[in-house]
Amino acid sequence: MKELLHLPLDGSAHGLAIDNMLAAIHWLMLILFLGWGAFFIYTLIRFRKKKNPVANYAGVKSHLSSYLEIAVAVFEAVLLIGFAVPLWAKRVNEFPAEKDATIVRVVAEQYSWNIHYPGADGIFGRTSISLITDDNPLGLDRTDPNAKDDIATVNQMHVPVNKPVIVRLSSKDVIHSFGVPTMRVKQDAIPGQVIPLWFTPTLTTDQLVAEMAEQFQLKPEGTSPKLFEYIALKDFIAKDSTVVLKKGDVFSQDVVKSLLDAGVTQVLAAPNVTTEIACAQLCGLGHYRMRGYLSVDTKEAYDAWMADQVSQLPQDPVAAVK
Ligand SMILES: [Cu+2]
Repeated sequence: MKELLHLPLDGSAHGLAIDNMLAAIHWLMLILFLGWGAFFIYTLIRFRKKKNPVANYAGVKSHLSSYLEIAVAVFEAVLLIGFAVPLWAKRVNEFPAEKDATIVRVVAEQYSWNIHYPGADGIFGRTSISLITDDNPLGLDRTDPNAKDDIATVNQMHVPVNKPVIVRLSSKDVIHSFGVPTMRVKQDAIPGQVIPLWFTPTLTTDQLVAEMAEQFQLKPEGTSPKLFEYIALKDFIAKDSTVVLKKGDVFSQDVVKSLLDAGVTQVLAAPNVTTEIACAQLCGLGHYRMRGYLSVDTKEAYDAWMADQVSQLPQDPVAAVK
């Protein structure tokens, strides 16, 4: 059933439980659909006008249909009370300990994701609406001692693998929705509220990309159009050492032609949406371009990224505000 549903790759610890739930619901719906459909066709034939010119005033005497209804209701109750509610309760009540988790503030706005890390001290600095500018979309007060080491990025969220992530989600303007299908999380961002969500990534973005990679044959008469929605997984360098395509770039007809000229007939490519943060609420005209990028890194790569961010922190926090 899971293959039939074409679920995205699962890179989170709780993803399997959600996928199993989805499969169970779809099995029930399939059985109900076939059962009720067959029953409907049976009644059309069995009670056709030609065979039943006069209505039967006694009606059905058997209780079979009642028992079936009860069985379906019991099954649905088991799915709901036995599986769905506990699964949901675990997502909203059983948060991991904050000391063992990567804690990130995410503030949605039309049309981007502002990402806020507390920095080395683990405390989020003060933010204020009055400080919000184009350069400071979070309204972070760099004069606050707790804010000095805070990291702020736009649309770029990095987390280490195999460690719980707690996202404190809010919105500056309208309702958005933080959705990362490969991490099996989706949560509305509501203005005026901070809603926490959590997940534990078990695969890095690179591992997910490798899982989704496909081999493409390059042909002069026409390469599969699917390739042009995919990104390269390595650099392609021509004999005269010009770079034809860099890792992470998208393929185009011209690139394919250059690759063929260079004697390349096969390429490995992968979709570019592996761990995209998609806004899952139609939040305005620019909704389509509200795309963030979650990168699940190895511990070393995450630490390196964080160190790079720290090195870019303003040296004089007071000047940075002015
Ligand atoms: Cu949005």
